Amino acid sequence: MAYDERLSFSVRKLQLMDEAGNCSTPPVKGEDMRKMYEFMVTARIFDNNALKLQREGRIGTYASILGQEASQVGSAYAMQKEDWMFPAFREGAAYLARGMPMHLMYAHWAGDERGNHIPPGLNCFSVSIPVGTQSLHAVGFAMAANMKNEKYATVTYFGDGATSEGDTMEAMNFAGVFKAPVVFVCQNNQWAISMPAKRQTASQTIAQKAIAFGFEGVQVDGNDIFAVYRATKEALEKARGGGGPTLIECLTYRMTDHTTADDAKRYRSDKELEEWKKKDPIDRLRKYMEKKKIWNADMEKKLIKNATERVQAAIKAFEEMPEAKPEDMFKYVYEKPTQALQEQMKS
Ligand SMILES: Cc1ncc(C[n+]2csc(CCOP(=O)(O)OP(=O)(O)O)c2C)c(N)n1
Ligand SMILES: [Mg+2]
Repeated sequence: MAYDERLSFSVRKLQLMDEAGNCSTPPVKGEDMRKMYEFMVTARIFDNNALKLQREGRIGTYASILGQEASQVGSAYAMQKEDWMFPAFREGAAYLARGMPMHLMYAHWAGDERGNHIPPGLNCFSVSIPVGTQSLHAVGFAMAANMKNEKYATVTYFGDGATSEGDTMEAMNFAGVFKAPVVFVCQNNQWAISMPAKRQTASQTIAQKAIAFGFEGVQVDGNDIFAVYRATKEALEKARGGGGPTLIECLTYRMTDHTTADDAKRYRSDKELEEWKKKDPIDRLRKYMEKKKIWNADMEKKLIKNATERVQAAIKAFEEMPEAKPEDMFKYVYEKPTQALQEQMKS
């Protein structure tokens, strides 16, 4: 039996900045780098306050971003304004980098439909709670770009757990066959609630799943914002240029509970968490910038003060919104509400 050499495949791995913040080939310069850092820090402050609001009963269940800031900001920052983002439910930092007002994000987590009304021009879809469905939307939207001869690409976010959903695999199959300009960003944060990535799939990487669908899969250090940015930028350029889809697996870690309704201590060790804390994506970029003398303690203090004030203003704006209308929750499921929905609304 002979092997066909054309049928041997490989997965590219990408890390540009090590855990100590050393990097010889940063893909962005001063101003962009500072902005990326600011988005990550602001996202963390937003996140921390969301957890507090939930504990005080001022919002509902919340899914934290903690630890995944580089995967999200690095990829969202690589997008152009005309590209479209299709998030799952943990993409607060990606939303922020796309310009989403924070008070609307808090409104979403308070169960207020107005939080899903994305301001026109931001080119973002709303949060997708059903695991995996957003990738189908992203591929359809990307196929439309080809049909209409428009030059945007789409980015869809999902987790390691979502790769076990048929929807995600179907989306990738369509994307490959139709050469859709879409970038699949899988944040492999090692856990799907209490299910570890090792039990999610027997594949050595998630990136390699792309090969079966006829396109490239790249595995990046998801806590290295430079690597995430470069991989996404290249994938988007390829997509817009007619080269079809890419799957980017960002290796990262969910540094807290799945949501505020979960207790991760029941199924994973403190030791594992401590190991990942050493890889914190925000610390890593700060160390790099400090070494290059483009960041210092004074700038850090000012940024934290400013971001905290903006988050507090967003909380105020969210809490001062006129009372939400409960019937809103029925309005946006279908273009025309079904009879069953109409009956539920009446009762
Ligand atoms: C279709 C569907 N099945 C189950 C759930 C319940 N659920 C919510 S999040 C989640 C795990 C998702 O894991 P992953 O895709 O890795 O994303 P992460 O939460 O780690 O960001 C599950 C099973 C759901 N929301 N939708
Ligand atoms: Mg996960």
